[in-house]
Amino acid sequence: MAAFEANFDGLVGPTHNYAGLSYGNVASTGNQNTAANPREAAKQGLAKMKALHDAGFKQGVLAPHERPSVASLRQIGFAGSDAEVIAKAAKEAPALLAACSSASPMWTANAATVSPSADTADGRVHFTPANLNNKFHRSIEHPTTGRILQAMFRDERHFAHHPALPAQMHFGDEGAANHTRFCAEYDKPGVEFFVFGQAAFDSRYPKPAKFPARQTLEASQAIARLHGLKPSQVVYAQQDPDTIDLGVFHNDVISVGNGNVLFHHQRSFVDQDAVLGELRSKLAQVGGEFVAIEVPEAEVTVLDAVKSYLFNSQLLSKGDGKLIIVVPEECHANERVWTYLNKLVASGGPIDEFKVFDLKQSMQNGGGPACLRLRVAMNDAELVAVNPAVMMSDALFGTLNAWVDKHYRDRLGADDLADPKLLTECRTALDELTQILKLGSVYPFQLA
Ligand code: SUG
Repeated sequence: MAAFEANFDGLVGPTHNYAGLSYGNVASTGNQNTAANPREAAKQGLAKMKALHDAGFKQGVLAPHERPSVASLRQIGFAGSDAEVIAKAAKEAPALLAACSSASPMWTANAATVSPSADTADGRVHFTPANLNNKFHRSIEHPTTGRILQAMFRDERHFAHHPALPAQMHFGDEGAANHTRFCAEYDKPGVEFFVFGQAAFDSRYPKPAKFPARQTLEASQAIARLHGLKPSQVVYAQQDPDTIDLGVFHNDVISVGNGNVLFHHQRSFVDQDAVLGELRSKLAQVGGEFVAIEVPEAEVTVLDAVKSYLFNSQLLSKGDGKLIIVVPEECHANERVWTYLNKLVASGGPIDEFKVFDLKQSMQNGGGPACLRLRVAMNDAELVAVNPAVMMSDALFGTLNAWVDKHYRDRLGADDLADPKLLTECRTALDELTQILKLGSVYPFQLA
């Protein structure tokens, strides 16, 4: 039986904008109130999906959400017709309207944590949508994310869906951005690696001083329990809290792994040597030989990593034991990072090729190639059970580009969020997208 890693990229929604919502994510706060181009953002994402599909990788699409979220605005006290709700929020609390208008579901590395069937007690692929509890604008994502994932992975014989963890800081969960799986083969048991920023119930663990640690140890442990993972196949590590204070708000800004390879910075984890040792021995127990590629601070600093998103890259397995690294153009702009990348692919190691993508629209909100994708490792039978309408193809690429051209604006600034037409535009677009991706009724709205 063949096995694959499929990547499901978030299709950028029509309200993509820069609202400075994510304290601790320096790109988000640094670009607050600059004008965004939603059409270009969506097309940059689609171009990456198509290029990786063309290169032979399994590629799917995860749909955007309805924004502004009128339901969230109603929940916090704005009342009247939908247009009145938006008008009142724009006047009385523009920051809340901006939070309820974010296209943040595009970063699907934060959509959920996924455990492949080879690791779970019941032999199904398990999904837990992330509660994204640290930021209000992201905490409203998980109910819709859960419905979309169920519409994509419907077959209960293969796929199990859990609700998000308790919506509370003790269980702050940011999904796959803090989760990596190592294995020898995608359909053989692997080692699931959970990286947390702080422990909520144990004061012995260090904490960052300035920026929030979004993921808790307790959230990671809860997911491992829910997914039925064996303790002998799980490793927990704490992200170095000093790097959180430098802008590493998720582990995928400082490390990325795939297959038996971890590509990471020298300052990624607390007790780094012990963490790497545990990964090595646990992977060996399931038949894999762990390879760590550590980037020294002397060659690429943590700040270089935050600026360039070198580690927010995708490692994609070419099937011959070699990996491609997919990086954003910002890596080209940083001389030290560019020098390092060229040296890396010429080194004779497992990463022997890179691909560069222009993802500037997403990058300006702190979302690189790895943020934009959710990985699901599957065997043949599971892949066949995925809703085929969400899988990338020449036809779907054409349809989605035309759909973006028809529905998206090419400029969105802070003032535009008050425009009630934005909601109608978004609903009309999503109504059509539901048909294209055969999602059924994942969006609660009714078109007027
Ligand atoms: O949660 N940015 C996102 C970026 C998520 C990146 N994901 C991963 N690293 N996997 C966040 O901080 C900014 C929105 C704004 O400011 O308008 C934002 O939500």
